[in-house]
Amino acid sequence: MNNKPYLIEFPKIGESQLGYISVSEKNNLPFIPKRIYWTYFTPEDVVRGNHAHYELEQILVAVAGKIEVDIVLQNEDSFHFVLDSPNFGLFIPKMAWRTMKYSHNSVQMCIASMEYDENDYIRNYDQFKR
Ligand code: T46
Repeated sequence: MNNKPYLIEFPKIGESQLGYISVSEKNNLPFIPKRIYWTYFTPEDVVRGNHAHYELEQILVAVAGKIEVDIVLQNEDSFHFVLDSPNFGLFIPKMAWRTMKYSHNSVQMCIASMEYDENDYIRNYDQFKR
């Protein structure tokens, strides 16, 4: 399961009159997080990503707005996900080429399995395919 991207549904606690809370605990995550970062105010004509990771695994959550994520694996399987519910996360496995487009109001939270390491990035698509 963990070599393909997939959606994780997190608990959504609450009701419409009160609002909601979603919780991520270690027993509903595929790895123990080492880092969390978030991106926001991305202009709508910008495509982010365009890279893969040798070892990093991630979960992307659109805590606000909408994010469109395209993923290609080394065997050329491709996936398209639309994240627009704060109680869903997208698991991205290692060795997955990704691009992301954002609605201007979107806030993307990334839960990451490793600390930041520029040497873990593959930024050239031909190199990724090899
Ligand atoms: C990914 C997608 C979903 C840091 O200094 N520390 C960090 O932890 C991160 C994530 C980034 N940076 C610096 C490196 C660059 O100078 O922030 C700048 C922007 O990073 P990048 O161009 O890689 O941003 P994205 O949005 O294309 O990719 C990021 C993550 O880097 C990447 O792992 O999968 O979000």
